[in-house]
Amino acid sequence: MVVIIWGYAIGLLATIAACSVMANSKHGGRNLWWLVGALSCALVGLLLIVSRSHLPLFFGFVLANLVIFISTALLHQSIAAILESSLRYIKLSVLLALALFFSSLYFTYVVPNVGACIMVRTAAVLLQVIASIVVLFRQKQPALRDPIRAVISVLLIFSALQVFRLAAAIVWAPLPDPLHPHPVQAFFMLFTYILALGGGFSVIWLALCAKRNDLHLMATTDDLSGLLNRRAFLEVLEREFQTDERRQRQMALLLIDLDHFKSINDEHGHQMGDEVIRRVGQLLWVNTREMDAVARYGGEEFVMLLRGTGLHQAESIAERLRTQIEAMAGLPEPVRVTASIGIAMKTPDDTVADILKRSDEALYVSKRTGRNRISTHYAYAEY
Ligand code: GH3
Ligand code: MG
Ligand code: MG
Repeated sequence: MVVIIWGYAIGLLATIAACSVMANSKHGGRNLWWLVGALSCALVGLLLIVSRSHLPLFFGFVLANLVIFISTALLHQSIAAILESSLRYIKLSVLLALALFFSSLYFTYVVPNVGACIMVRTAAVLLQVIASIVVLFRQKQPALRDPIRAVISVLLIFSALQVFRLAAAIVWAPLPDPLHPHPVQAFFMLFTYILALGGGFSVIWLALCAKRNDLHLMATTDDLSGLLNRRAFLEVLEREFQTDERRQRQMALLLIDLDHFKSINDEHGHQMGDEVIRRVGQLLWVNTREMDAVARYGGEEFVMLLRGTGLHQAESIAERLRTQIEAMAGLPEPVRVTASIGIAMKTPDDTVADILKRSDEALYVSKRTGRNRISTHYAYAEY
């Protein structure tokens, strides 16, 4: 048992050290300090429990219980912070901590009962872990799916073990000395330690994935409009063109350029110009179907990929966008905003450069023939 406990303590220390380094580094995961706190509390709790026989009752039971619970409360804060969840459940944690503190005092001094002491701690820990599982289940970010599953799995097994432990504590009254435990208790302790370390590592993984996701978003999103940026859009388009099975699928590209944008800047100021770009971005986003992609292609130029869309449908979507931009309301000042749109259909053997060039040529026709209109590149319009 001593070996297991030391192994766990060293494992915790190593994880705390690794986690602190990561939390300090700007390349590490965000919000790892909560996890450092959680693991440190777990370590302190462990040390208090194993030195129970040399310590006053207050430290070995009341404080140990409280510190172990705080560890799970901090783990919850860590998970909620990493996932940017508003479900912090701080009141619940404080309430559980107070209930645990006073019941531990009661079962230590008033009606001494080690079994009851462990039971109330287990119950409090269980409730806190369930709160964390709720937060994890509500998160739907695809990029974080795997680490979230890992954390949920560890927490679920941990909870099941705690329930089992509660039941076992009722059947076999646990021995007060953790260094010479009942075999069943030893089994629980070993598994709990493994799960606690596994939980720590899976949360680190989650934090790193969340950080990577942040960086990816920053690299692929246009700040002003919130749409994809040019580079990310071109990647999407390249991928679309590379996949053989998609070669035969119909596809349209719309190039959308705001008309006389320079004069909006000149007459109403650059900030107003930015606001127009933001609004048009929003309008395009709202009009994007799930299978499509839309991006800010340049200054006041946007681009939209319409998958599985034929010529007539593409033209009617473009026309709808044009009229909606023209009718755009809610700007701080009355500004006339119109857009010219160029449409190109994908041909077999088309390249990304080809279709972009054709949509640009179509856009040029819209501009030349009076703006605030749509034009199609008819070279391959039958596709
Ligand atoms: P056209 O109808 O021919 O497209 O005329 P235009 O004025 O829209 O086109 P032009 O290319 O001459 O000017 C585009 C202007 O868009 C110039 C540039 O200052 C402005 N612009 C580009 N990016 C931004 C931006 O992020 N914010 C603001 N406010 N203006 C921008
Ligand atoms: Mg323009
Ligand atoms: Mg332009």
